[in-house]
Amino acid sequence: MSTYTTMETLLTPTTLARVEHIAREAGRRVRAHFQAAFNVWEKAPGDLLTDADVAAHRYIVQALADAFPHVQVWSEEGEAPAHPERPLWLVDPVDGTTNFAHRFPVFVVSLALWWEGRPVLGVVYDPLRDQLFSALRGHGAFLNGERRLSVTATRHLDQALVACDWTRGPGRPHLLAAVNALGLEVQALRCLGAAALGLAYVAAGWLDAYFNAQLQPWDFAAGVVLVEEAGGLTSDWQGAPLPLGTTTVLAATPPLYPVVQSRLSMCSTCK
Ligand code: 2AM
Ligand code: CA
Repeated sequence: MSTYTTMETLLTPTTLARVEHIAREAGRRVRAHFQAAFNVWEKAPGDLLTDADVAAHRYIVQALADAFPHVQVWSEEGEAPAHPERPLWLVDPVDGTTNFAHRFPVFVVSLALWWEGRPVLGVVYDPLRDQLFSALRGHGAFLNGERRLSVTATRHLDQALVACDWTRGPGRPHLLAAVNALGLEVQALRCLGAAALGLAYVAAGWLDAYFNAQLQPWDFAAGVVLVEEAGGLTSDWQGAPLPLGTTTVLAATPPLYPVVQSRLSMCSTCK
């Protein structure tokens, strides 16, 4: 199906620039909805959808199909791909929809390319702060295409600013166990409400670790490339590579990773 016979033909700075442009354009649409009136629906109990999710989804899916006609697209608001083993764009049109619906001003657009079992390109755009985090595997991670990102050297929990996010559904007891396992010792704990942004902040060195009890691939794929290209480590809570499916997620600086991972490994999984 794909005319991109090797990863090298698609994984170029030109591709990254096109995806960055798509993320900025999508973010512009999301911001415009946020600054106006918008409708909110429930996809399922507690799982929200807004006009901004729908508008950004439609724009991104069409823009990626126009720019990369041979690569499948899997958006949170769309159908699962026919061939998940082939190259795949993973799209979260609005990561942080619950924040958006409450007018809490923290949400991002998240775009990633998943290839041969792992994410290889990631772009996370925060339209309210005009901060675009982007990474191409092997080429580093950047903020607004200029500042090279690097994780912190933090090694002790009592010096660590750590973030997690609240979970819907069956992951919640595991999240509470994880907060119990880490909360008394970390310097402070934050919940941003947008997983892709939490991961981007680990890449930027603004957080030392991030964990989540239950994420979908479009929530974590872009952030994982950012963290790894900024020198950090990622895995599920058991220390295994992240799959193309619902999973627990951990990202941390290399010195902090072992202690956080060993604590989370005792908090069960949520698959
Ligand atoms: P969303 O805004 O795209 O739904 C909030 O806890 C963060 O986790 C958001 O990034 C949210 O993405 C994501 N998330 C994904 N699956 C979730 C789930 N089952 N419960 C709660 N949050 C989930
Ligand atoms: Ca979403």
